[in-house]
Amino acid sequence: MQYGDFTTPLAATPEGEIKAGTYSDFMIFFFSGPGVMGMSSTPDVFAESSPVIVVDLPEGYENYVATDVPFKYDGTSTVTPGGNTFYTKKIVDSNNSIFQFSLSELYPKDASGNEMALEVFNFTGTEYKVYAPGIDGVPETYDILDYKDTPGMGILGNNIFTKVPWDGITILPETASVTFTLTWNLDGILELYDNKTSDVTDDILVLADRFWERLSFSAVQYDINGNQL
Ligand SMILES: [Ca+2]
Repeated sequence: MQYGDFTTPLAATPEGEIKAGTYSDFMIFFFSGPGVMGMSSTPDVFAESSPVIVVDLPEGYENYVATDVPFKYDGTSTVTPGGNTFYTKKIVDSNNSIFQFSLSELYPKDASGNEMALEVFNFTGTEYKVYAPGIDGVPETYDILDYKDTPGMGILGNNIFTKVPWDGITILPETASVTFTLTWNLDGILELYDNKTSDVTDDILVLADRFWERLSFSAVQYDINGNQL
């Protein structure tokens, strides 16, 4: 029912070396909407994002996204320092009910209508913990520095994040390479609700409940001959 670039494996090869030692945390920035992010540790480097999910809705949803908007997009647009403009919602093919959304458009919302804007996944320890704003006793925003004492780590602005269990890894002196794998189980990831009306245009398309528990992370190390250690 849905597809995106992340449905095919992506390989990234960082230039830096990983020093031998024990690593207990791995942090992933998960861009939920179009925009740009900078980090205090690398002030001249910005990460631009345009997370796009194309959804092929069932027959009958041709008017799910309104057509009376310029250039067939809705919502806000963002122009990045690089001069790129990203849109949050777009009609790809209204005749066949195919629409493009940003991830944030599909996030569940709290009782006040605020998105549960999970943007940082911290793989660490054994505890699942989701920091969700809009819930009694939970502050509206968090800064990573409130949670992790990671030298040089900081972000511009505040992000909501969750802790996802991970055993960590001890990189051995004889290790020649390490493969990190992030997996997101997309099976049934989108759910469609009728919003208690027969009108399909007010139906709610949303990521499945506890979608963050579908993320998993692993690290495997190899010696110079390619043997797993
Ligand atoms: Ca409805």
